Amino acid sequence: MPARVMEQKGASNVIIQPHQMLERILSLEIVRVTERAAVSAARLRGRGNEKAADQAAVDAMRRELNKLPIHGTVVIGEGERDEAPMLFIGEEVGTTGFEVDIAVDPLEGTTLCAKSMPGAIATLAVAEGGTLLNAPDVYMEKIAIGPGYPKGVVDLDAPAEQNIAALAKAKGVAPQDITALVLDRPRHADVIAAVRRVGGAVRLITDGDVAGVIHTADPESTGIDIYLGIGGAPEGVLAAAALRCIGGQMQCRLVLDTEEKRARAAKMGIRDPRKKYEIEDMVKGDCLFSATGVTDGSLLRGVKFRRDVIETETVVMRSATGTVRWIRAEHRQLDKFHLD
Ligand code: VTB
Repeated sequence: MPARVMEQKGASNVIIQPHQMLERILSLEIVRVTERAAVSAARLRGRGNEKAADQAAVDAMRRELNKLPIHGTVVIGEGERDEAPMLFIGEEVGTTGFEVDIAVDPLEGTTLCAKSMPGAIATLAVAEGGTLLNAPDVYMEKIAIGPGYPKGVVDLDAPAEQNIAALAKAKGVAPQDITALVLDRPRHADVIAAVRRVGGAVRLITDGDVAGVIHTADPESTGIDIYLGIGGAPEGVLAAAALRCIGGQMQCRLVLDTEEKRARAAKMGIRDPRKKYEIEDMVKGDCLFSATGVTDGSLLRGVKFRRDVIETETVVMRSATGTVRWIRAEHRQLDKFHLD
């Protein structure tokens, strides 16, 4: 790669440094990675076999990651080294090159895929080496809103009523016009009741809170203003990477409610178990994020298998520029998917 690449932009020359060039190339290359994982998982939609669908996505994602010109380290993966044979935390992927941290969820919403329900995605984030939060696979409290609001308008530690009221005021609407997205779990009974008490609406999802958080970035089209509740920490870091690209606010806290979890977190470098994380604490530098639909969802269409063509839909984002690309692909060379 040349030391510098000159690009015409309007009348002036813009110099693109080699690492930026790589990042630009990678931002399209990672689309392939989530596409392949999504297609492999999609073959197993509706079979009631979460493990098999997840494994297929993992295999495909790992195969593609290992073709990338990077020296990648999985920091959010399928589990700790002893419990996950592939894409375990600490696994190194890629041929060689730029040092990057990688967060993967090859099949976010395994149950959705196994039951062929809306909203399963294959997703991945890539960031400069050492910049992604190394989070253990524990629960995480989360709150997220889209871009355009003053910093701190909502707060993880404020009661839900107060957050809904503050958000409505900042948006210039009544609380009745605010919709919160919440995972449908008994642990959220209080939060759901609180949102409704101030007049807000709640949309419940059974799984898939990475996509759930991303919904807040575009309330006009998704109808979602705020994400509230407790989901997985790995999914939290992936969602933070997406919001780092498209804007918005997110605050999170790991739920480290046992000595064992605190010890696991400490081993991963987490000194303050009660720390309230902002997006910039979870994703400290530039990042890329990609997600491909497995089943049809309100964010992405699922994989379509036609006679000689496989169709995929992917959203890929880059924080350095805030560019969000929606890529509808028609794949004709089907052996690349390693399907039987
Ligand atoms: C969420 C959701 C995932 O796990 O993080 C959730 O995004 C949290 O865990 O799709 P529980 O299922 O225990 O509530 C998933 O539903 C599955 O990984």
